[in-house]
Amino acid sequence: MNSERPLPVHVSTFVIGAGFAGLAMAIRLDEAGERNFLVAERGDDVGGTWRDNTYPGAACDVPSQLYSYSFALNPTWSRSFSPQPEIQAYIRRVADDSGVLDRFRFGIDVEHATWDEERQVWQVRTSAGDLTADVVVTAAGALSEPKLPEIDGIGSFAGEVFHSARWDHDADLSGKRVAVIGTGASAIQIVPEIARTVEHLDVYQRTAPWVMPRHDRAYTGVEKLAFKHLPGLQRLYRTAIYWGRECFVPAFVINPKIALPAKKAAQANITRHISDPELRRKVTPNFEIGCKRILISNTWYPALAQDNVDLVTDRIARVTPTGIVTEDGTERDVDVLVVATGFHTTDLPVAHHITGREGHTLADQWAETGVSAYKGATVSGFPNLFFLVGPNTGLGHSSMVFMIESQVAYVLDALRTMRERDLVTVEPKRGEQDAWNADLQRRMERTVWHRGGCSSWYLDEHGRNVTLWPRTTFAFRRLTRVFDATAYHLVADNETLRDGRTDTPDELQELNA
Ligand code: N01
Repeated sequence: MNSERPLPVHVSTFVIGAGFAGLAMAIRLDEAGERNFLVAERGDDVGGTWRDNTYPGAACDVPSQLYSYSFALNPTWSRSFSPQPEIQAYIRRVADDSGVLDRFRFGIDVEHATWDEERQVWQVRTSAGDLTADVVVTAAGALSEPKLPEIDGIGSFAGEVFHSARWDHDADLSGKRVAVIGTGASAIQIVPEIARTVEHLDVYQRTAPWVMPRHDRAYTGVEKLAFKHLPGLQRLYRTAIYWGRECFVPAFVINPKIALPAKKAAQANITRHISDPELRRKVTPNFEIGCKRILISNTWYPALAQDNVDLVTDRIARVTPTGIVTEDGTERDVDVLVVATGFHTTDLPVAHHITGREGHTLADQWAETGVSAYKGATVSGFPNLFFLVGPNTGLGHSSMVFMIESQVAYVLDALRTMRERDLVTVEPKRGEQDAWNADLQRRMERTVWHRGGCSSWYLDEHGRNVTLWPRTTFAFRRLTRVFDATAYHLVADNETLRDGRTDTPDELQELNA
């Protein structure tokens, strides 16, 4: 698009990524009169994960009415759960209508951002040149870097092999022997679609997921007309969906037994679609519902019951140039291998590309402290750096767009505070960040994600949940509504006003008032 235009030398705010979060940040910055910003995106379009995940059957498992910006309701959703092309078209339309795309650069890799303590700016190196920024907002997303499985011999496979998030649309699967590794949210959407055309499909399952019925339907013409002409009604509908979803929170964070009706519905989903007792046994999870992400599908179990589909539960031992060998010694021939093995979620890759005030990368800091942030937004040692979809802001039950908008509001209020109080930098106090995370981890102890008897991508290698938010989304909104300057080290006019080191305590007191 406009990537050939030279980069400015300096911007007030530099945003990394043009997905749902980066776009919301840009629109809100512009509305707030903060016009001097730049959004750098490595892809060739807005949309982030919705631009990248074009696999057959890709669709959202959060209702469309809620999975959209509060400031850009869409009366034209075709269904209650939208397919990926519709979501991507929606994001594109919002971007086109926003008037902010002139400050987006596509096809640009952000190689590194380094805090320059002397000049109190970020030095940003990109594939299109260098620039400086007062503030960096990373909206790089948690589901952006595909995670490839470490399986012996996978590099030697002679056929086509690709990740679910990098679907190769030139690969013709019809009449082929295909293998899908993984049974997560992506795989359960892919398998029913491709099972129709492939000659044979082997689905390699390591852990059976809980799968509930998908209450999806097309909106009637009358409903769409009503949404178009009565926006208040659509907002009411959205609000009802929102509160309906919040009712799920206690089952995740207080007591999994509350989820018994959901568990029964998921068990009935198995018996409705699968008659073979052996297959029923294989697909029945051995952990509490909610421990891993709850999936929704009406087509997953029928697909597994198809004659040309085998569910393989023996562990994969290695991949050969022509197939997959499981630990029992069986080799199954494969022409095309699809790896639907998820994303780098707990080791946010962007952290390797950011160097803070003390000269080490965020990845190095997190390797020592564990992944953590203050309010999922800011990190001690990294002044003027803000995360959207940062640590512990993910959800298992509702729309990430709600969380994104909460975080955008927090960043905007931080910028407003900086401008109004003439602050050069803001950086969360280590003690505040530690207290925030101690509270989060204390709350985690009783959640189904910790007690449900599973391992999941929510947890890091030490078993800490660094991805999910363990409370209601309205609690998160309340806690991020205003920028709480008292939790921050504040530097004004090159004069250090840090706790215990300030030369002007009165001024500090005033700033923190
Ligand atoms: O990835 P996953 P995903 N050998 O990590 C298996 C969002 N999303 O791309 O469970 C064999 O969930 C792994 O097995 P196990 C959503 O937030 C949303 O499917 O770890 N298997 C698992 O079965 C979702 O949660 C939508 O034992 C291996 C699978 O691969 C997130 O994206 C749609 C393996 C990975 O599942 C990620 O979903 C799609 C190995 N070495 C995705 N390594 C919406 O509808 C991993 N696995 C909004």
